[in-house]
Amino acid sequence: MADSDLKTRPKTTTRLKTARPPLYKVMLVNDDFTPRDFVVRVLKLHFRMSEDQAHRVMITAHTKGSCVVAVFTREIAEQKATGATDMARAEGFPLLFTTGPEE
Ligand code: TYC
Repeated sequence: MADSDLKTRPKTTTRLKTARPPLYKVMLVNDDFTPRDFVVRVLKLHFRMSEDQAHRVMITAHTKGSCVVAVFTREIAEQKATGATDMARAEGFPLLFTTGPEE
């Protein structure tokens, strides 16, 4: 390599990229039977929400039909949705949490 090349060639750097796992959302689906205070209780217990946050998410699902609750990796999203839905089934309520890829 000529001496002049050392002064003029661009420096090359190597940057290692860590791929991020795809994200999945957990959705809360409205129904006509599950009591509002039960929905709030499930959100607080399974998604670590405050009373205020849980109430707002519940009302959003109630008025719009569904609401994004939180976003996780796929495995965690599925665990959370199953755990929260199971809590409702144990009480005989049709409350449903679903998961799907984040756009
Ligand atoms: N719509 C229910 C009621 O009026 C309350 C409710 C809210 C249920 C949100 C589900 O995802 C839900 N008792």
